[in-house]
Amino acid sequence: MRQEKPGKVIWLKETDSTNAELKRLAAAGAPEWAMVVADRQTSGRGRLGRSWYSSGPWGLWVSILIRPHMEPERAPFFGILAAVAVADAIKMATGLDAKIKWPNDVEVAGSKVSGILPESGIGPSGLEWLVIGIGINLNEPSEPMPEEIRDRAATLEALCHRKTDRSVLLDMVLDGIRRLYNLYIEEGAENILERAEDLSTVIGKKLNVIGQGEVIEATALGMDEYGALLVEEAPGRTRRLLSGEVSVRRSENGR
Ligand code: BTX
Repeated sequence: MRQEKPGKVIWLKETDSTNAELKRLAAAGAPEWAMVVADRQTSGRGRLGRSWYSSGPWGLWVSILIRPHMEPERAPFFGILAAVAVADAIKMATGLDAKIKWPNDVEVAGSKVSGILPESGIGPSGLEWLVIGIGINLNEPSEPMPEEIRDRAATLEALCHRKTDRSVLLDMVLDGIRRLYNLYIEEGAENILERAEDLSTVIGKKLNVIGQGEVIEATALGMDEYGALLVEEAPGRTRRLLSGEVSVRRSENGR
């Protein structure tokens, strides 16, 4: 069903993880477009059990609840949809050339400025809720970022030399997600995938695909409506990647 009304935003000073908080509310019946924003997360989560550094209000740490009526297998597509909305919002707010690295990192000039973590709840009727967690590094934190992420992570402020207001960016991201979600309901995934492919740092590139204990070389061909990355491992031999890590091979990105 087409959604028009804005949801309720819960602003917290501190929480373990806005995703964890909103998942609890989702399971208790919170309505679509409920949102949790926190000034700081004590256990911000990334994908595959990783953590997300979010020590203060210098960034936007938000989770958004949607309840799409569809197969659970389509949940990862919403990470891609959110990444398009985040890249567009960053461009609009700062003029920076934000790109998407599959599955749903948003990068500017090769540095990660945002990460997205979709998490779903499945019940007897299929997908019951989907929490889209979004972290965007807006302004420079008062303490430097931890050593282990410093060379790959960046804030928008470091890149555009201007501060970005959290509420302004939240409104832009939310508008984008609602617009793309309505587009998806009305017309399907095609236009959104096309946009995601245009913004992608990996499509058409030779990649290292890091799987279970092995690294495979493959060329990224596109994405599908389940959020999978389609890669060609050898001429005529394609494969769908549903999760995991890819990196552009050195010879391709000139580094
Ligand atoms: P990811 O697994 O792709 O990214 C996590 C990895 O990125 C870490 O292992 C680290 O190397 C690096 N990293 C950690 N913190 C940052 C940062 N602030 N900026 C850039 N790189 C970083 C991406 O996972 C998904 C992240 C979602 C975060 C949001 S915040 C609101 C919501 N709540 C929550 O707990 N998670 C989401």
